[in-house]
Amino acid sequence: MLEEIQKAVREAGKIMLDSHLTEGQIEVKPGHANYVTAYDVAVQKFLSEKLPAILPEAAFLGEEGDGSQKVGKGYTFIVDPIDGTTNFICGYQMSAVSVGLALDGEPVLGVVYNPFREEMYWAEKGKGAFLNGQPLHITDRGLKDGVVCFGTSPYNPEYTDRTFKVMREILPRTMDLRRQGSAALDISYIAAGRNVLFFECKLSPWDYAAAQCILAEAGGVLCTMEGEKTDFNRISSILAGTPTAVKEFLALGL
Ligand code: 2AM
Ligand code: CA
Repeated sequence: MLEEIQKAVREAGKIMLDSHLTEGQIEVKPGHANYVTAYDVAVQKFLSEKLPAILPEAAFLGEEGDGSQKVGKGYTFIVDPIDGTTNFICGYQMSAVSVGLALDGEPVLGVVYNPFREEMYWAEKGKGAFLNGQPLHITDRGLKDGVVCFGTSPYNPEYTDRTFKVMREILPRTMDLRRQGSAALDISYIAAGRNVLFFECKLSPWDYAAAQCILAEAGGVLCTMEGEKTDFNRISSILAGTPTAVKEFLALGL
């Protein structure tokens, strides 16, 4: 099953690589600076046809749907066709196709693919995490020994002050901060040992479902910024990192 999902995700990435965005193909969704392109829609359509053919009993929750699908008993695909849409529109080449699979509400498989860098991260519960076939194992570094990534919840300006307050407190405790624009890649980068921590004040399940499985299999942890267990049926803040960096962040009580 994993191989078939990877093949579908690779083909979805090809749709991104072959894209030629014109102004008429970018639409504004509700909220501040919230865009969807014809390619977000095309990739979701492609995956909403391919994935159920691989696992017919699975439900399908995608960012570009009506959002009504709950993550319940049994299998659910949780899909962000393009995570990092602003990067995609602006040519930053830092966007990913993200396909997660939940069983009874818990992540059991994840594939995150940045076609621009030809980097595919994947994991299956209990079988380890990989980047392009190389096994991923986190070294448990603390905040001072690594880079911290964050998202700005750009669609919701009410989170801006909190985001900058946390950044202000965290910056002097780290090697440096990065704002990369794709939560799925930020979390996968922790699994790859590139970041030690990621936080964002508001995320949806499709932003982190796949990367959560990859991170867990590499030895990292994911919870809310208050240290609570996350729930795919609830929009919340997300904190992800090495065990030590997460513990250090939570001890600051931000
Ligand atoms: P997107 O590109 O699929 O929209 C940017 O801050 C990162 O967080 C991206 O992964 C983006 O996903 C996601 N994101 C930003 N604001 C969000 C919000 N208010 N709700 C859900 N996801 C958000
Ligand atoms: Ca998206």
